Amino acid sequence: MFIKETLHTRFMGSLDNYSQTDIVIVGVPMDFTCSFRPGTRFGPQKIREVSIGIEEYSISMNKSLNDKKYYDAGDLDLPFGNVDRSLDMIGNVCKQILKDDKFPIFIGGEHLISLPIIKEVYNKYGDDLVILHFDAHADLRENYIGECNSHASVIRRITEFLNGKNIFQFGIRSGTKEEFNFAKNNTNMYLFDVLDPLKEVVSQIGRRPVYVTLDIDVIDPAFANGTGTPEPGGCTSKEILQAILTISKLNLIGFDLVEVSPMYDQSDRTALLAAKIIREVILACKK
Ligand SMILES: [Mn+2]
Repeated sequence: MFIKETLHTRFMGSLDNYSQTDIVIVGVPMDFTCSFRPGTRFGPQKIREVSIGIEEYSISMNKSLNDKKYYDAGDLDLPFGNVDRSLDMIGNVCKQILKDDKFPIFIGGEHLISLPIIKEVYNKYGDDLVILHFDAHADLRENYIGECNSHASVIRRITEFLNGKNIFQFGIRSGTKEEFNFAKNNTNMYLFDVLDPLKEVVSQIGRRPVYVTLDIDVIDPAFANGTGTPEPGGCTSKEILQAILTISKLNLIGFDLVEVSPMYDQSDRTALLAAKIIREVILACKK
């Protein structure tokens, strides 16, 4: 299905057939708007590569990947440097997956990839949709050096079509004064912490459809240094895994994990954590 076949490795346990699966993993090797260190285009492939090093069974979920049907579609063949065309392609792929009633998991790449994905998710689920955003950064800039389509502006762009009252931001500890002022009136932002505010929010969401976008830099660089814009003062790897367990009760309808940059990732610890998070999300998926 629609993906380049130059891939060597797929996410562990991936089945071979798109049509017989309930969950679809897509790699998005895009890092064209990164504000600091580029390299996230290599994220998806590294995460797949290290995924074979972890178990298919999860103790916390008490489930195994063997019980799930998912397909790793490989990496999108993006026109490098062309942001608009790349975003269109990502959106089209997401649209197809949603139309086929499958659960999309996108692996970045930079955070801007979430914009066309969440647009398509919103088109399907409408105003009932809830967005959970885990990140060190607010991503609410009006623009970045004049560029509206930037990974530093992704959540701001999303508030232009989706009511910000349905967006919940966790772990945020970096941004401009303007971004925090904007958040006060337009989104639900929880500074520094992840797990405690998340538990409160989860109890209010009920059965509404929930899309989760997770920037790996929400986790402290001590645990996840392999990212383009690391930001000290984040949560632990244990906490983020507990967060995934906490949201597993919700009506999850899609997920993306972005900003893993293997070139800065000593001992692949960031990619490994990402693989483990993705495993837990696959297991949390009701399909
Ligand atoms: Mn970030």
